[in-house]
Amino acid sequence: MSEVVTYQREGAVGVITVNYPPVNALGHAVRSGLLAALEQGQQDAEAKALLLVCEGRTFIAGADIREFGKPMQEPGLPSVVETFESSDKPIIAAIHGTALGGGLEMALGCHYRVALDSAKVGLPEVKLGLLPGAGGTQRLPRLAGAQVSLDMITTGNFASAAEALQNGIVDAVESGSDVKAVGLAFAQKVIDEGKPVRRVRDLNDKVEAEKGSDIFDQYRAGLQKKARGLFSPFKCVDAVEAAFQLPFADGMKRERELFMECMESPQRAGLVHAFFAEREVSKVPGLAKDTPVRDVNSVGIIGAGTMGGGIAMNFANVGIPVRLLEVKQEALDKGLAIIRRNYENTARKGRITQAQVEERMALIQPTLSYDDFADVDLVIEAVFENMGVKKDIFGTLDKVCKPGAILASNTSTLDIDEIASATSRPQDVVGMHFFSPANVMKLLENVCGSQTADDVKATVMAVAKRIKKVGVLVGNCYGFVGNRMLHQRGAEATKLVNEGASPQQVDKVLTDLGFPMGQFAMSDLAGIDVGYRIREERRKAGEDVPASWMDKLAEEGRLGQKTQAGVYLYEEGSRKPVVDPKVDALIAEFRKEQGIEPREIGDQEILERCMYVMINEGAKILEEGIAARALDVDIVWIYGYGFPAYRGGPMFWADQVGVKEIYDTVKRFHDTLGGDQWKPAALLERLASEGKTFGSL
Ligand code: 3H9
Repeated sequence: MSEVVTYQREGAVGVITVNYPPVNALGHAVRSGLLAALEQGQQDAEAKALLLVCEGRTFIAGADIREFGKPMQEPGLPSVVETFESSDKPIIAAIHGTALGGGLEMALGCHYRVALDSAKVGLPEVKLGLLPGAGGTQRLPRLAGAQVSLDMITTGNFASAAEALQNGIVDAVESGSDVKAVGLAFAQKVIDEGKPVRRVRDLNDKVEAEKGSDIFDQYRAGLQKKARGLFSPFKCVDAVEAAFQLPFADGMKRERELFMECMESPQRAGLVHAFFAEREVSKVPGLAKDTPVRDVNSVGIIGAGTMGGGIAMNFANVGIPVRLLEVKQEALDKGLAIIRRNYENTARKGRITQAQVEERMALIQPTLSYDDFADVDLVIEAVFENMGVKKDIFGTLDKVCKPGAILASNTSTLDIDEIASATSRPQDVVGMHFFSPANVMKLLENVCGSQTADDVKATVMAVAKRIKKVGVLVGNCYGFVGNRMLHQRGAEATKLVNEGASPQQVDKVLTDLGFPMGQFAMSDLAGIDVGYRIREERRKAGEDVPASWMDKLAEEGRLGQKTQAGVYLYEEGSRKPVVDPKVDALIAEFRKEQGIEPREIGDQEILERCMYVMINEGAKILEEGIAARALDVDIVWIYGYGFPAYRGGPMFWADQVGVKEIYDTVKRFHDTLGGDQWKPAALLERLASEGKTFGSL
């Protein structure tokens, strides 16, 4: 008997229990165990009905994603589901936690479903570049109809138990926490009432009623925008449509073909990599799992601007009180008004209640005095990028904050060690780099100084999780991981424009690759003055930072979206970039001043120069240990800069392109274009010569 699936009879009910932590995924042992347990149940003359239930925190959460890309071992999941559905004894699935993907498909293969009221169900395969491949696309429509099935399958969003009941996905919802007791009671009712075996595959009313509906074409049209560049959402629609066009058995065949197309797509590989990478980043190499964490029950934030306000909202959203400091009452009032407006907008969309708006606002206490920071557990400084100002602030924090308080800077580029040197407690100083808009973007780049204590590192990673961010722990250097790579891409993109490309051509190459916006649209969003100020600081520090047409924009007051003009123009209230001939003229003027004869530049060159310069920098970041693993770099880019998750992040993408190909091109650019940024990273060179990948490190 399988250890992960057991069979036991309780009264007249044969109980099949899955116990495969952490999430009862349908690995090979579970699939074969399910068949063996079913067989026992069939042979058990005393069992009048069978119950499928899971131990631990959840019902089956899907196929075992770790098996993807490896040779499939029989029995396959579709045949396990089919065998359950074919049973002549009624089978009841009792659901707690999350019944997801193959897990929900198993439940749909049972004849009745009962769920705890806290349970959720979903078919999230699309988030992994797949579609439900064990009958989900054929059975769900037979219970819930076209609209609900398309919504669930193309978005991967979960339905609550109440919604599942309303949509016919489950037959009953019960309160309480003892899922087995709930399942046994339901099974006994089935026996007592002599309820028949009810196979979803035979329920044809809903698919007949909506045959020939134009909802599928409408859906495809909608996805053109919502799922730009993605492969599997469209295949999901095809598969669901098949349920309305073909008899069940043929629909299953069609689902299989479409599933295999998705399984073999590079997007599936990228999304599965991103899924595991997101979970791996929290396991920091060299930081023991049992490292203690400091209590964080109150937070002080310095700066009520866009960044500080957004950061404050993250803490208020999870019930952590915040003291928000500004030097002037006016700035404080303005900052709080913006926070309130953001919350009111969310309430208007129905995502939070008006009472929650008030609760959250009440958690954010404004102050003009550092004395109010005397007892906070964590301080996050979010003022503009100026080392002198930051050092003054940290000097003050050192005086007012209690011993053991964590002192964090939201700097996006500056040296954490230098900031820490303004205090007598560098072990408590750390970077917590949020991404704009800070209440929306999921990344939190936590930056360790050379003296940051281990428990501070562990605490900021735990804080990330608490405020629902993905925390990545990185080392200290100019720009850390994300902005250091972005800086190289920005400089190269600017040079491409110097040489003859237009900003919109560069941006299009990047959006075609799957970025939500190009380099220059992003500069407009962040503010042209941000980069300008950083370049000016570096020039003052004696660095050789070449003149740029971007400087001219800043000097003309074209600061981006906030002034409705930057690289692009923006109409009042719109974020849509519009090409401005004045900028073309400004660029032409700049080229003339610099004596540059513009040339035609192909998209491939733009792609290689913008992306490979980042990969080369990423390799340097890895060899210096600034990022511990390639997957850390990938997650920084996916969650901080909108790198398309279906390409798995920049380092994963580099492996797909080919490390050797990238190395050869980087070397060629170094020989022809010159510049340190093109000096091949030693790691890139080594991997290329050994035929290895970043993923192999
Ligand atoms: C599918 O079903 C295809 C079928 O249609 C067709 C087949 C023919 N497999 O997220 P957590 C691990 S596709 C293997 O931190 P939470 C995860 O890596 C699948 N491992 O916990 C982590 O490991 P570790 C459709 C899995 O409580 C640990 O479990 N299903 C799987 O925040 C805990 O995970 C999905 O896409 C898996 N399926 O969230 C569901 N799932 O501890 C994907 C999780 O070593 N999973 N692990 O880092 C989830 O959405 C969340 O994990 C879940 C729990 C909501 C279940």
